[in-house]
This record gives sequence, structure tokens and C-alpha cells, in this order.
Amino acid sequence: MRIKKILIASRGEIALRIIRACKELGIRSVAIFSEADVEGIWVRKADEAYPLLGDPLRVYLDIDKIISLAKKAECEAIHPGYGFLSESAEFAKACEENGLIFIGPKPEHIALFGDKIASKEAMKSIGVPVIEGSQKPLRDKKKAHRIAREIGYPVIIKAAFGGGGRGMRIVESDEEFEALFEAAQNESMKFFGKKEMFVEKYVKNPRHIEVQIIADKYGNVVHLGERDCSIQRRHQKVIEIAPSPNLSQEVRKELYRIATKAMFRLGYESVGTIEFLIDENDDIYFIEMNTRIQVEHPVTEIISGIDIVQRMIEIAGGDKLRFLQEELSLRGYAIEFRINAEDPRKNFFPTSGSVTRYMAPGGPGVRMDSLLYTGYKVLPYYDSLIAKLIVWSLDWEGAVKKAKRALDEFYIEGIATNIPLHRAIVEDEDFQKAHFNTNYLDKKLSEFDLEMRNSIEEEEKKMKRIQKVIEAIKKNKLSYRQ
Ligand code: MV4
Repeated sequence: MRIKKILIASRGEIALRIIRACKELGIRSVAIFSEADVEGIWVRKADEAYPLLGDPLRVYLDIDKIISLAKKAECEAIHPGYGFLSESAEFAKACEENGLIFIGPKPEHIALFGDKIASKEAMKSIGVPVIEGSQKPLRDKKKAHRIAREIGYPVIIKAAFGGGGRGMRIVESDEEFEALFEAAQNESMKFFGKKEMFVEKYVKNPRHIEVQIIADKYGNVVHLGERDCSIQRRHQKVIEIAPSPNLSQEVRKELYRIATKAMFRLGYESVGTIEFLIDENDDIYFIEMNTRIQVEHPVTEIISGIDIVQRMIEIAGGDKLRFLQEELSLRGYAIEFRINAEDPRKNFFPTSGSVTRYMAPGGPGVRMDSLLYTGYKVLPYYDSLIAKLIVWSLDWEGAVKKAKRALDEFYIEGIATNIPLHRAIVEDEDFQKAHFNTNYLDKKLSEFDLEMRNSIEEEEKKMKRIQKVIEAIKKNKLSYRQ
């Protein structure tokens, strides 16, 4: 391994996750942080940390500053985490040009999969099933309208350089098309600065399934199974599960075959996630590919026993994959609960402020990837994800029971979180039976009780009662002596 020191161009729980991987590999870690982030846990846990002065969000996007810092700190490589510069082909290229290893795929592959139309065409040309739709970027609403009619309603309008559900509109009827196209295009301009759109047939009630791939520089491509990411709210994933608890073995095998073959054919390297929609007839459609480590990677790590972040670093350093597909086995079920600083009683509006008391769940089959500690101030500038609770059990029912138990142990005081939502989901019968698709949360949300339950107050009452018993025993003892 050529890499001895890594700069982590990210923040929060994923920065800490990468530091942990570095420590176990004997690699020195270098953190960066905005002025607002001085109290960040990753800043203390890294071997070195450097402040970046300026706007708290923009500093994590400053390619020139980050690269010059990496060189000054004598790093061989940069890990971009997720978000920020993780899917910037320009950043990956700038690393290369400055003699730094970008821990991720090649810039060409980042660029290809950043372009949703080009990546669809590339996948289609190598035999991957895609959803019927426009094959060229659409800028003009009249042209787009004609194509929508050809496809037939319902259609979905998407941003060609989009993501996260931004710049997306579902169109049910011909009359609504042009207004919704304009709205989607305006959103795309606002968030991505691009007006290129495309139109697809809308797939009803799909499951959102993604396959984790890991590939080295020598053509070895291995999959680590799939994740079910159907439980989302406003295109933000809330719960991810590995493997999918409601997928037939035939569909699963087909997904693995398609994903590994495609990545081999493209000469893809590093980790990647291929997203599919599975419709009600079990038909498979590629939708997009993520060329980064994902938030939900831990569920795959748990069922595969593979440390994806460590292997990603080794691959970037030129190592061959340590294992063959046949040597891998996937075991049990893992569920990840994204704990967000947001108030479920106020339409999930982001919350910020000090965590005054904090008790994390633990015990067998529980993993916590988190930036929290008692006294930490959740900041308003960044993503609301503050912790990920991951549970594992040999079977689905066991994983749900484990989740209930772990969520009951969880206690965060000072800020509102979405823990009540998670508690409601694990109590829901449809979830317990693994009956869900991408519409699950929208349908269920209104019937969930999302009040905060204060378990610590109950526990403290219990403790006070015990103290009283002790006092009573002491008094009794005294009376015995008399
Ligand atoms: C779709 C779709 C149905 N039909 N495309 C959402 C995020 C982006 N990665 C792709 N997404 C979807 N694309 C076609 N042709 C359904 C989704 C989708 C979704 C749509 C509306 C509400 C919630 C959703 C959750 C997951 C996926």
C-alpha cells in the first residue's frame, strides 16, 4: 500500500468513519474543518486537523484550498466521503493533476454517471434494462411535451444533472405537462445550474433497490449484495435494509449479474452503487449509479463482514481485491436508521442546538456511526444527519425486535430528532411483514404517533425509588442494632 497519509475532505459522521478505517490500516489521517466545526468529533479524532476559514459550507467545496492543504500536510491521497466534492469529476481530476490519489473512481466515470442521460444510454448499450424515455437532453418544453405524449402518461420529468429528487415532477395528464416541466426545469437551474431535462415512463409503486459494487484496478469486480432503500421521505432515505427482505431469489441473482457485468464492461474501479427500480411485476430498471461511498454502506458491511471503506482505500492505493465473489457470503439482516436532527411534530423541520444529555444504544448486534457526544452543538449549516443506528440479526423478525430494543435505549436531550418516527415504523405491521415500496412513508405518516417519549425520566424515577429503598434498609439496620 502506497498510502501513508490521507486528507479527509468531509465532515461529520463519515469523516469519523474514514478516520477509523485509517487507524485500523495504520494510515495517518488529516481532518479539515470550518470555523463553525471546531467542536466536531472528527477534528479531535484525526491525527492532524486544519481549519478552513470562510463560509461554513463553501469551505468544504474549495478545491484549490483543499488540494494545497493536502500537499502541505504531505498526504498521498484524499478521501472525499459523501456529499461535498465526492462526485465532482473536476475535483478527482485536480487531485490527479497534483499528484494526489483521489480515493474513488476515475474522473471519466464520475462524469459519466453524473450525467443521467449519458449513463442511461451507456448502460442500455451494454444490455442493462432502462426505463423507456427521451434519449437526448431536453431544454424546450414543447419538444419535451411531444415526447411525453409518445411515451404515454404517467411520465416523470427528471433533471439530467440532478439528484436527490430535485428537479423531478410526476405528470399524470397531458394538460399539466408544460407547467410541471417548467417547475422541474426551474428547480434544476436553481440547484444544479443546468436546464437539461429528460422524460421517462413513470413506474408505479416501485421498490428502490441498489447493488453495492467493489472493483479494483485489475478488472476484479465483486458485488456485496443489495440494499432496499424504499423507505424514504421527500427523496431522503430514512431506513435502509440489507438484504432486501421482499425480493425473490431470481430477481436478486439477476440484479447481481447485471450490476457486476456492467461495471466490468465499463472498467469501473473503486466502490459504487447501482440503483434500480423494481416494479410490481418484478421487472428491473436501472435508474442511476452513485460513484461514492454511500451513507448506508454500514448495512452492507454488517452482512458481508467487509470493511468497505478500508478496501476502498487499498484499491485506490493500487492493491488487488483481497477476496473473490465465491469467498463471500452474506449473512442475516441489517437495518440502518438515519437519526436526523429534525422535529417530526413540525413537519420534520431541521433542529439545532446543544445535546445536553446523550445515551446511545449498545449491546449485541448494534452499531452506531455518529458525530454525537454530550455537549455537542448541532449546527444549522449542515445536513441534519447526526447518527446512524445499525442493527443486525440472523433473520428479519429478529432484526426488527433488535431495532425496537435499540431505539428504546436511545436517548437524546436538547434537540428534537426523528427517533419517534423510527419507533413508529418498527411498530408498524406492514414494516414488520416487509410489505413496503417507495410510497410506504407517504401513506403511513399521517397515522403515526410522533410524540417524543422521555424514557430517561422513567429511568430516573426508578433510580430515585431504589435510593429510597436503600435509605429504608439503612434505617432498618440501625433499628436492628438498637
Ligand atoms: C422514478 C420513479 C418512477 N418512475 N423514475 C427518485 C429519486 C431518483 N433517484 C429516482 N427516483 C424515482 N425515479 C421513474 N421512471 C420513482 C422514483 C422514486 C420516487 C418517486 C416519487 C416519490 C418517491 C420516490 C422514492 C423513490 C424513488
